[in-house]
Amino acid sequence: SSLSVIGLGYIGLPTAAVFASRKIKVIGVDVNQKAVDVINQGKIHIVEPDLDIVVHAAVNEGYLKATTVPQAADAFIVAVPTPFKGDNHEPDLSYIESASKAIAPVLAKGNLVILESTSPVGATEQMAAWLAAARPDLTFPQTHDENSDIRIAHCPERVLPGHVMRELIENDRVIGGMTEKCSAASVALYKTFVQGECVITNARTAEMAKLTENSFRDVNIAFANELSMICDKLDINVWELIKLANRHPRVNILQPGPGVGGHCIAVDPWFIVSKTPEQARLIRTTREVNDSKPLWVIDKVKIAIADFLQANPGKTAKDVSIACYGLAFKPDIDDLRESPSMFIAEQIIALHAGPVVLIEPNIEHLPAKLAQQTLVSREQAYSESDIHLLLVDHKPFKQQKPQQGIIVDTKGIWL
Ligand code: SAJ
Repeated sequence: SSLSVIGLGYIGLPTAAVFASRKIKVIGVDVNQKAVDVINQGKIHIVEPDLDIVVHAAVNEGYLKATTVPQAADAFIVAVPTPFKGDNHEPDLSYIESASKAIAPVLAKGNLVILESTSPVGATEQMAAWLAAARPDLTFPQTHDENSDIRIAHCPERVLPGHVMRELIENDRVIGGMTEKCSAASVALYKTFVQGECVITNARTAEMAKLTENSFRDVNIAFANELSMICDKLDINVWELIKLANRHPRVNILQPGPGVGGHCIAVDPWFIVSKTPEQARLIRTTREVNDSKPLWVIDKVKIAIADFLQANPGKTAKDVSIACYGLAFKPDIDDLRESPSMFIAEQIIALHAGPVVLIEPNIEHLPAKLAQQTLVSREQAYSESDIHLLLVDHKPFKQQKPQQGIIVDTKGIWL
């Protein structure tokens, strides 16, 4: 059997590579010619531990091939982005629409099409409608029509960046077929490598399950973030407070931080809000609380600058040096995209008259938009900076804390 994976990004490429490692012929399709070329050389264009080895082997052994033009296959997995439309929080399904239009011409009776992209409820039915419109000669699953030519399902990915290769294999998988036969066909496909359980439901529930998991985490982080702002007002150490409360057998509070980043948790809850704005009140407020946290941190830095100037008469803001520790969106990774720490560092650079240095042990070069800034070592920043702003609890930062200067610690590791 053969498989085609549409979209070779953070989810599509690992998925394609793992199938290929099980000796299934995989054709990876991406609109990005550069990515296609890199993959065909057995290399990768994204960062994920152990992915390079698997891709290299799969390409070398001839099981994985990338192209920009879809070809016929027995099954198709669609793993394209589902971003927001412009500046509002409405889901943009245009990548799913173009993927549907791209594979429709090569679809044949008996094919299975799986949507893996995180999607608002109803997106799988919409994908089926786009495919059906492009291929009036084939039949598609309407509810309970078990005998359609094409099988369609939603099987969301749930892997944690940084642990993708392990979680792809070990995690349970939600399988949301549009009909029972669609689910059965999808289970058979994933069972080639998934060691976790493949749990069957319908497409809408599968869509909502994925959004629910990330919203659950968002709500719980917002609770921690709100507590951190309350405790600051009340002069209570929030990390000590959470440790104490978590000793209760039924309490398990997450950790406050500079905000919520990444490509999923800060996005997916809005897909629920956009479908049911009247009902999704807590989920919307959660997003607002977590999005407000970076601004709160920036205010804390402004207060620290004022404190420093008061303690050092004769100095002006120009004389105050600030070090920002950590730019990634979470600890011990090098992913700077959608990172609240990056946002905070950029704002401080823009607002502050004095020198700002950046410390990020997981990268060698700063991204283009920070190209004018300097990346320095932790040791140098510890000894030279007046204000130390801890943004990510990377391992090296935990080893030792700065011995002088004012500390603004968003992760509670230097208190
Ligand atoms: N964060 C906190 N406090 C915490 C935990 C996390 O502030 O106690 C912050 C992190 O620093 C980060 C953000 O939340 O900025 C998200 O980090 P994360 O580790 O919670 O999640 P992601 O975005 O890396 O991956 C999530 C995972 N979802 C869940 O754990 C429910 C992953 O399993 C999903 O596959 C992934 O989203 C996705 O692709 O949807």
